[in-house]
Amino acid sequence: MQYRKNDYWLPLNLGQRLGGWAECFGERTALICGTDRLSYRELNQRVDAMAVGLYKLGLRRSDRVLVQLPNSTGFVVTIFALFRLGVIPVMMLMANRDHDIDAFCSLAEPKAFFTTETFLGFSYRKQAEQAQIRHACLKHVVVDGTVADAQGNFVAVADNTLSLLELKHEEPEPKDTAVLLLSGGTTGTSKLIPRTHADYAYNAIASADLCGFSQETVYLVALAAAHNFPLACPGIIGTLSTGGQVVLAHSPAPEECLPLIEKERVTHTALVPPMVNLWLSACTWEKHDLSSLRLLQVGGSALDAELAARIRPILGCQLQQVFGTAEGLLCYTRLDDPEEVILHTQGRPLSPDDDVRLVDEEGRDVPTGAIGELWVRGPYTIHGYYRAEEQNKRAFTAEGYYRSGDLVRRRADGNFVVAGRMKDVINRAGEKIAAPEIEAVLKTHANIEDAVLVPVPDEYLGERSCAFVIKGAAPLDLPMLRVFLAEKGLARHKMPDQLELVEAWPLTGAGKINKRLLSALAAQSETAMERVP
Ligand code: OOB
Repeated sequence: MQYRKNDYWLPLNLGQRLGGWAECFGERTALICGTDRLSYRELNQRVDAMAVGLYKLGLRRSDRVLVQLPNSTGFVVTIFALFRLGVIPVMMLMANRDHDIDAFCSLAEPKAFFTTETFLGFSYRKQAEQAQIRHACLKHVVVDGTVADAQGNFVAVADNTLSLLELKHEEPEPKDTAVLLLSGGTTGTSKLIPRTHADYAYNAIASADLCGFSQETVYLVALAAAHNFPLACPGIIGTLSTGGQVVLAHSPAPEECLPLIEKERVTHTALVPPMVNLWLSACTWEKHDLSSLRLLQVGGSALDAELAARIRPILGCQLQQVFGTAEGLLCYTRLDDPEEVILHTQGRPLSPDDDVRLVDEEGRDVPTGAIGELWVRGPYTIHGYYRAEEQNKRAFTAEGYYRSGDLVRRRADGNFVVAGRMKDVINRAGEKIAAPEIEAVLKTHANIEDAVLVPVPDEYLGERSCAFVIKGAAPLDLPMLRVFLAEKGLARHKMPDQLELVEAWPLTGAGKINKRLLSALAAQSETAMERVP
């Protein structure tokens, strides 16, 4: 235990830490993906060879790169190779398209784009090639597992001829930025979240402790690995820090994950609430041996207490609620909490040093039991978004608190209950969509005079998005709108699920568009809608 405690604060970057774990756990299995099975030693070697190749390609400490890879061996090897060099990955989602790519390129000036040939029928290589034409900063496109093509552009980078140490590269410091996570955002422009080697290691290792991870842990990565939750809460990094096994699934679909749990004897995994619903339904008509499963972590959006109560009877494992943010703060219910706490609260902060305030509109602390906006500063919470001075003035207080935009109540026992939010975000199956960003794109349509995007409660997604539009003279329907937005390069999950045409806006007393009323109207509407798969 003391070792683990000290481990948080070792002066090491995440690449060096993997080296240490490989020394401790050598021949034990680290990673399982499809037919790949890598020991800690093999994983470490693959990471080193890739780091050497990337160094020879010209990538150096504090360079930025885009990473858009599905859950795969290549994902894990790539990010650790980048950590080892101090090259900073922007952790993209597979759903991101040109609109986001352009924003990340302008903001972070990445030198390389790491991606895969195709995934779910979409050519990611082509998307990256196109991005390279638009952005001169993108010197290299690296396609996972691909050898050099005629132009020598797509390169197989692994180089086994020497070790990284022999190159005498500049080691990243623990205080350096390790990753740029995507922010759900609340504004019209994308924001990136800089997490350091030290804070991210703490995030993962302290979480692994709290969740009881050990060498016996078999962690299934069901959610997209680029998300903070499966990456570091405790996720991939936390599992590797304890000598456990990481099993990668391509998607959280129960058809893939339930057989994998049975086959690999998975002990721990993490889901968003809509997926819990699907897993529980799947279990009623498909029988799998899930007896190895000990803990299901659920977070990212509100978990209905009735759904929560069905988890243990159907899956036979313990539930842990996780109220997390990519900006830092993580709240967990504890393994030994009473059932009532686990079913009805989102737990309490990971670190004793998390300084959480719940405040009213004037920034005054609210009493226990009252709802306030959650503000936080602490050992692993960021002090500002990446290159976003103006936005940081609004998102952080002068004393360095991050204003989360979440409305939260603290119970007398110290546990938090998420009661709603103030931010202009749609939480679509755990993916955050900043309404102003989509509204700005909608307003560029020649036949749209004005537009707003609102959340609508949804049986499958938790929330779906509905675009309310005041249109011009020409006809407009949802399929037409989707074609337009796809041409604009909007990410798939950001496409509106529903479209409502209106003549004028309902206003609040303060003269603002009444989004709450629009949400209620959208929920009652008979308009046919089609959820983007
Ligand atoms: C996780 O991180 P993000 O950055 O995608 O989203 C954070 C936001 C929170 O501010 C809150 O609005 C919402 O997602 N949220 C929840 C929740 N967990 C997150 N709302 C209600 N109940 C919950 N349990 O979503 C994230 C990061 C790490 C671990 C887990 C989730």
